Amino acid sequence: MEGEGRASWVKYGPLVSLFVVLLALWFRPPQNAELDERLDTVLSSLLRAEGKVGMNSVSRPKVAVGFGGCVDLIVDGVSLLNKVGLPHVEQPHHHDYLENEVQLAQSFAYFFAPGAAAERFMLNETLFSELVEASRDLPGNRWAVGGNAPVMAGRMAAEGCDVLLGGSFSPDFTDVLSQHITVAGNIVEEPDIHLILEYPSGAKWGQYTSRRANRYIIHSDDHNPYLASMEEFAKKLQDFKADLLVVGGLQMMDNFPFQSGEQKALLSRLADVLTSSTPQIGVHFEMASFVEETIMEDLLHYVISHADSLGMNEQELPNLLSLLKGSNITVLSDPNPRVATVLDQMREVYRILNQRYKDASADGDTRVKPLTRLHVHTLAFQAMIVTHGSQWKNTMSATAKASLTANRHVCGSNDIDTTKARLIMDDSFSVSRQEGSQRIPLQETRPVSCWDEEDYEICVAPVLVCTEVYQTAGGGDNISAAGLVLQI
Ligand SMILES: *[C@@H]1O[C@H](CO)[C@@H](O)[C@H](O)[C@H]1NC(C)=O
Ligand SMILES: *[C@@H]1O[C@H](CO)[C@@H](O)[C@H](O)[C@H]1NC(C)=O
Ligand SMILES: CC(=O)N[C@H]1CO[C@H](CO)[C@@H](O)[C@@H]1O
Repeated sequence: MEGEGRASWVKYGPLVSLFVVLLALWFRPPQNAELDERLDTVLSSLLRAEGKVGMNSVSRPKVAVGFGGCVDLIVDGVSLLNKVGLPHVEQPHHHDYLENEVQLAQSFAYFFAPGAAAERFMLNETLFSELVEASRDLPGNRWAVGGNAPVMAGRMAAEGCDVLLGGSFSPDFTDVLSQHITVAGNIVEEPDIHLILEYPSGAKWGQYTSRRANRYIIHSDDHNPYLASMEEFAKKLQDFKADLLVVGGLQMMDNFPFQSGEQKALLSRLADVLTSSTPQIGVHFEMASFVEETIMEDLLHYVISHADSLGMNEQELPNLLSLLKGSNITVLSDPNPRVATVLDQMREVYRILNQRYKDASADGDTRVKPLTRLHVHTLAFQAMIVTHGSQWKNTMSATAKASLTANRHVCGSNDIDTTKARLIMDDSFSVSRQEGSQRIPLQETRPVSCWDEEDYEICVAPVLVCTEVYQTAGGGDNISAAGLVLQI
């Protein structure tokens, strides 16, 4: 009997499981099934758009990327702050740089609650090393190669480019880099460490709850602010014959206690490097979190005006725009802006910078370049403006690739799982906040919307926002680099 019973169970087992699965599917709320199907369609359509253009496998594009790099120590931010017993604060407050525990607590609270990305210089070395020591044995911590330049270099090497990386690293740092990366710089024994305080959406610290997953970065660099690798990089750049020059990591200079005139001299030298290559190569500048007004002015003059392309996030866009319009620097903006708002800001940045180019040309200044590409990465979507007839190719596929890379990076996996993703962009978006502007529906089968305006094309792609966050830091660098790769 028993034997028979088992036999019949074995026989019907698969049928029973099939029935259970069908039952489960049947009972699943239909809305969810529809949503899943919608996400799957968006994913397959984005993958198709990304795959439309292949990399040239015969001759790998050559990209030179500067400057600096560090070792990232990635920890759960709230666990770290609780461990060191950081005082809770009543009032969040913005500080340009940090000197003590109270300032750190106020500054962290300021960005943590809205879930805005931020990065601050820690002037107090004692406090910084205390935080690093506390992080070393914090459960779940991770070490990684960090810094904008090495992350962008890594992504470009992984996507099929040969890379010249400007940075001063320790020998074991250089060992873990891809074989397609050549380092130009000095050897240092003690690399700079960046503390990455990650937090998920809904995390609680004192009376504050984070509205979205993000990170707060604390650094106290000795090497990076001086762009120590610049001369070596400039020398090797001559023979490297780069197709593209990428500059990032300059925020390490923000609020650093330089001697008077030192910062300007460094940026002025950088301007020479950017403009002296013959023939002139395309320059991309990746913005970051800046708060010091003087360095922003210098960036505008020495770097941004020599760049053909800019990459930035939703915080850095209003920050740059306020500088261009001569108003106070915007330190904190909506971390979930609408498409129309971002596009209007992008049009304005594009218009103002190109007007500056025209004015400079009229004055006979041949070093200033027009802006021909602007890429803004946000949590919900990717947006690009590319000038018609410029050197940048494949804007639609590049926007799709940037969007896919956002999910891949934050979820920490190359294969995208739609059960760990959601769309937070609306079903349709307005192309501008101006009254009577056109609305564009989000079509699952053609998720990247591109259209022409004036002398440029705009493309917008929704992001399949990762819901099981592995890491947010370095996201912008991976996304920007991935977008650029298809446009060289
Ligand atoms: C630097 O941090 C240490 C440790 O938290 C603190 O004791 C010291 O007062 C701080 N220094 C300044 C100038 O705030
Ligand atoms: C701009 O900053 C200055 C100096 O910090 C301040 O006095 C002024 O009120 C600010 N203006 C605006 C519009 O926020
Ligand atoms: C998802 C992803 O590819 N993230 C990458 C971002 O770039 C760094 C450095 O190249 C990689 O280590 C990450 O894996």
